[in-house]
Parts: sequence; C-alpha cells; structure tokens
Amino acid sequence: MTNELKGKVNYTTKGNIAILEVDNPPVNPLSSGVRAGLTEYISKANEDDSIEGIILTGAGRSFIAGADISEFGQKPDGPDLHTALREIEFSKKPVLAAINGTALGGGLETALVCNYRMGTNKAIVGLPEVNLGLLPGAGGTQRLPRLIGPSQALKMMLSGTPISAKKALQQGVIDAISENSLIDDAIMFLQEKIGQSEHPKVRDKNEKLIEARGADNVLAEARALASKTRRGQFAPGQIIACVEAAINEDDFDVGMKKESEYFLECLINPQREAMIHIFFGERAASKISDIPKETPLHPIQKAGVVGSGTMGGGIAMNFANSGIPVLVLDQDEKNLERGMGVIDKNYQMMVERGRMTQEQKDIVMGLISPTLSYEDLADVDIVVEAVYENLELKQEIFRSLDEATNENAILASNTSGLDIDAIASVTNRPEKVVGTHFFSPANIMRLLEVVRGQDSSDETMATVMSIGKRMKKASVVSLNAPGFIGNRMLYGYTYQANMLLLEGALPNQIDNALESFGMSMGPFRMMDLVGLDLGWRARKLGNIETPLTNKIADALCEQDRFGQKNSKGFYNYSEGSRAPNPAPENEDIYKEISDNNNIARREISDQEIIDRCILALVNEGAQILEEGVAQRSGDMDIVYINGYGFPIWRGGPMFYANQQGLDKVIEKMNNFSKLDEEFWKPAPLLQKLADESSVFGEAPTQNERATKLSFKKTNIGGV
Ligand code: T1G
Repeated sequence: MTNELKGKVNYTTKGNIAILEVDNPPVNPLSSGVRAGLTEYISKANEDDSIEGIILTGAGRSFIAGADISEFGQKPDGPDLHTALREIEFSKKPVLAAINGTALGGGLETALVCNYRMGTNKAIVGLPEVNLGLLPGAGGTQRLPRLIGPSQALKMMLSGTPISAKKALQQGVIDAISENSLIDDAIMFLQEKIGQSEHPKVRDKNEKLIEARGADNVLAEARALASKTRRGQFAPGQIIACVEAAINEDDFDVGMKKESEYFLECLINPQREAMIHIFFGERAASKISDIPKETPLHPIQKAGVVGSGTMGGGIAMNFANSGIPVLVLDQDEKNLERGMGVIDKNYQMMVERGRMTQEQKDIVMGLISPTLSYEDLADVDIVVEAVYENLELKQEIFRSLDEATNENAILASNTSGLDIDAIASVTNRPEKVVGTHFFSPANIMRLLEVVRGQDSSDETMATVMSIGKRMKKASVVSLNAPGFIGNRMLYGYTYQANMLLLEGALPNQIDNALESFGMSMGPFRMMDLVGLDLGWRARKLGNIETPLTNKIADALCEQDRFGQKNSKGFYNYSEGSRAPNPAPENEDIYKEISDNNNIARREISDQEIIDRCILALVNEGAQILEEGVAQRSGDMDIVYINGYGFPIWRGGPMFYANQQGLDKVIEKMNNFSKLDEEFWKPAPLLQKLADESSVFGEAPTQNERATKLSFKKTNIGGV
C-alpha cells in the first residue's frame, strides 16, 4: 500500500511556456509528490505541441531545499530523483530553472540538469550535503565541476556553504540574475533561446575537467582542506573521489555510476544518521514544547548590552550582525574605549580575511554605539548584562536596568551558572527576566543557552528564541539549575579527566585519546587555554579548600604555571605559539600528589579514557533529562556540538550513547564503579531506559519526574 505522496508541483502555462512550480512548504524539499509531479509535468509539457519552453521554479521563499532529508533511511515512495531529473535533462524542449530563493543540494542539482539557470538577486545556491554526512548524489559532483571547474566545485561541496546569486553568476553556476519579475524575465530569456536547434547540457561541458587532468594540486588542496575543516568525517573523502572520477572519466555516466556508489557508502555510514539527527535536532531545539507556536513576540528594534568586555563586545556584534542597533554601556570610559576598539579590530580582521567588505563593516559598526549612561537605554527592547560572575553586582545592575528601561523591555543575563531567579527577584518584572548564556567568542560560537526562570513569560522565552534564530545561533532552552546544561555536564567530564591524570595517564595521552575520538580540543589543552589560575585565585581569595581533582592544577599554579597565558601549564608553549609541547618536568608533581592521596598510578588505555570522560557526560545528561532541565536529549547533543567541541559526526553524547546501546553504557559504568561507586551510579532514567532496551528522547513529563527541580536542591561538585 503506497502512502500518500508528499508535496506537489503546480502546472500552469503562459503562452508557449509551461511553468512548473514546486510546492512543498515551507522550503520545497524533493519529496515523493514533487518527484512524481516533475516526472509527470515535464512529459506533459513535452507532449503539448503548444508548448515550446519550460520554466521550473518554486513556490514561496525557496526554490528547492534539496532531497527530503526525512526520507533517508526510509523506503521512499514515488519515482526516484534520478528518474525525475532524467526527464528534465532529456526534455525535447528547453528548460530554465528560475531560482526564486534557496536552491540547495538536490535543489541545485535539479537546476543543473536544466539547460539554463536564472536567479533573483536574493537567491542562494549550494551543495550542503556534507553537513549531513552525505555527498551531492544527484549529479552534483559530476555537473558542478563541469560548470565552475573542479577546484571551485570542491570548495563549495567541502564547505557546504551556499553562495549568493551574484557570486553564482560570477562563477558561472547561473546564467543571469533577474532584477524585476523573475517569471517574466525567465520567459523573455527562454523566448530568445527557443529557436535554437540545440540547448546546452551541463553533462557535455568537459573542458574544465580535461584542463584539470594531471593537475594533482586540485585534489591535494581539497584533501588538505577536508582534513583541516572536517577532521574525522567520512563524506569529504567520498566527495573528492567523485570529483576525481569526474576529472578522469571521459564518459559522464561512468562518473555518475561512481557517484552513486560513493553516495550509498555515505548513506550506510553511521555518521549520516548522526549528522541528520543534528540537522533536525537544531530545529527541534528551537521549539519550546509547552509554549504555543503562535505566542506573540515582543518586537526587537533596539538593544543594549551592559559590559564592554570580551563577552559584551561579542554579544553586541551579534545584534549588529542581525541588523539590530545596539548600545554598549560601561561605567568606565577607558573600558568602553577598549571594548569598542576590540569590536572594531574583530570586524577589521574579517575584512582583511575577505569574510566581509569594508562597506559591510561600516554598516554594522554604525549600529553599535557606546554609552556611559543607563538613561540612554530608556527605549531599548532588550538588554543583555555581560559583566563578570558576581551575583550582588548583577543584582545591582538589574535594579538599575529595571528603573532605566521601559517596562516592556526584556532583561537578560549572560551568566554561565548563577541563579536567574535570584537576579530576577530584584526587579519588578521577573516575567521579563531570562538567561542568555553566550559562549566565547560570542560572535563566533553558535551555541546560546536560553535559561528559563520560574517567572520568565512565554512571550519573553519565545522572543529570545526568535532573536537567537536571527543571530543564526543554535538556541537551546535550559531550566534554571546550577550549571544549566553544558557546564553541568562538563563537570563530570573534567572530573574524570583529572582523576585519570591522578591515576597515571598524562595530559597529552588524555587529550590525544579524546581528540582521536573527535573532540576538537582535549581537556588539558582547554584548561591551559582558559587559564589554570582562575580557579586557583578564586580558591585562595575565598580561602576555599582545594578539591582533589584541582590539586594538580593548583600545584602547577604554585609553580607559576598558569597555562597558555604565560606559555606554561600542563604543556609548554614556545613564545607566541599555541602548539602544546609535553612538559615532563610536571610528572614529579603528578606522582607526588597521587602518592599524597594514596592513589596508585597505573597504565591506562585510551579506550578507558574515552569511555570514562564521555560516559560521565551521558550519565549527567540522563540526570538533566530526568529533571526536565533539558526538554529532550537532542538538545544536549546540540549544546555539546555547538558549545563544547563534540564531534558532529557522532551526533552528540546522548545520541552516541543511544548508538552504543544503553545496556552497553550501563555495563561499562558498572565496570568503572569499582573505582568510584558513587560517581558511576547510573542515573535512574538511564537505568530505566536500559532495562526497557529503550533510548534517550524527550524528557519525562512533569508528573513522571522523580525529583522536583530547585537551585538549592541540585549540587554540582560543590560549584
Ligand atoms: N528535507 C526535509 N525537511 C526539510 C528540508 C529538507 N531538505 N529542509 C528543511 N526542512 C524542514 C525543516 O526541518 C523545518 O521543519 C522546515 O523545513 C523549515 O526549515 C540527492 C542527498 C533551506 C536554508 O541540506 O538548510 O539534497 O522544524 O527551519 O531556517 O544530493 O532548511 O518546521 O518541522 O531550516 O528558513 C540537502 C537543508 C539535502 C538543506 C531554510 N539540503 N535545509 O532554513 O527553515 S540532501 C540541505 C536548510 C540532498 C541530494 C542530497 C534550511 C533552509 P520544521 P528551517 P530556514
């Protein structure tokens, strides 16, 4: 029994032109109904003698957003994509793709089988399949290199980043840009071609490939790019192999056959499922399950940031990059000047690296204004406080903001772990108070933890989530609990890394093991980057006793080893370099502290290191899910991939645990419980799901939750 087909194609005619409009809202993926519609209507237009030309376009804001990602791993209905595209490519009548918006993946590949391509100036085109652990499997790896040359094509397919219509025209991906009505311009363009005996097919354009034959640098550069930007990923190598085939095979269809083989290998590779989990996971994370979709948003036309330090400056850049004018307030003139200088320098670096034009820089810098006075914030719609972590100071600032800003303004704190309700309690508008935990550098890192206070209103939450989308952030909701999601999970991970150091593993072994697992940076390199002295000074200042797992770091600080900032920490660094060099001189300190704490040092395998650090994340994640601090396990995966350097091709810690099997996870934790029974006690939800041979998913409902959440009740390693 075939399911009802999804999506459709609208067929209309204008004189001697047939117009096929892909209609599968909101972004027109090539679902079963679209594939069926394309196949049917191309042949209908070809059989209709009154028709001399065909235009293919999309309904709404998108041309075609690619293959239907939700179909991967399922048995697809309707004709397959190759059949539909063959109909278009071998149409007797010329076909023009009128690209009215996003043409991505299979969407661009569909345009590439057309004879001609025209876009609006807002159109964007790209082959982002690599972001899904896939490759352009509908001819993209064979046709795009023919149009723009293998080197440019490889850059586009390995970055997965779309390009603008202007750039697409420059590179030859499209033939023209419509400045007025796209369909009218497309009809005019096609009318001029209709009389021609032949119409170009991309498959026949071999010049650029033949030119590249023997030019090994093309593939070598692509391999270098892939290993630099996509470490551990399977698909990039497959993409390069496809283009190598395109270069060396004379017969187009032989190259296509290779592409299909390599595509299949990507499809069955577990990375594909993990990366598609993240694609849909990011979209799911942007939804708050108990807040209605139609909740009205508070209009955000102007913003403010309190604090012009590293975080404040980065947050201000996010507002400006989203076209929102922003005031940066600091009480200290010198700080303000320095802060504005850092913002200008960051943008200047982007201009120098060609990632923005001088003109674009002038526009965004024009949106950022410094101020020393709270009064200037009277008409802003949102303020983000970004000063250092001190509750009393933040409460003082929120009292001032409560007075200075209009009563409708949203007041947000960039705290990375302080009690949002305690901050809100000093204002007369706790329903307008929320946490917006950005990650450093805030203008680069995609993660945004949106912390929901007990009184944060639906409107406040929905509005901040929509701002996160405008800033192109991966926004994830956390309830107000110590360490929120990311830092809370990190505690167990770092605790295990430090215990492994005490038990005999060395920093570079632990870091290499976790980096070979795919983490972007090992914990000890991370600690050296952040600075070992932050915790040490805080403990000295507060006269706080050093916990066991900080004893080594504190001992290093006593030896004036603070990390990268003074070129020595767990590693040594040559002047001006960030490359970590082993520091054998530290080993005596490690041995002494292990001895002083009766910890026997032993050989430890890389697998034990990986399992203990990653499963510590998973177990705390299960506790967070049980408490409902995170709405769903996928949210924690989004947090770890966008904020803590977890490899996207493993799908995040919770997805990784699901793929391993929760019974296997429990088994490993039980093995480790000999080392520390309390720490390795499985979270009740993890035990329950493993017993049911189930997997992590949505958080248990309010009633199912074992523990009632409160800032006071929950404790993270004494932080
Ligand atoms: N398939 C299925 N659903 C899709 C989809 C797709 N290709 N693209 C988007 N959606 C859903 C999405 O989950 C969301 O659903 C809604 O549409 C709106 O999306 C053979 C193998 C186009 C830039 O990788 O990058 O072609 O959450 O919230 O921010 O070679 O969507 O509302 O239920 O993201 O405006 C390659 C994927 C596929 C592009 C629009 N294509 N899409 O962004 O909206 S593989 C892609 C995007 C392929 C061929 C291969 C973005 C967008 P819901 P949204 P947006």
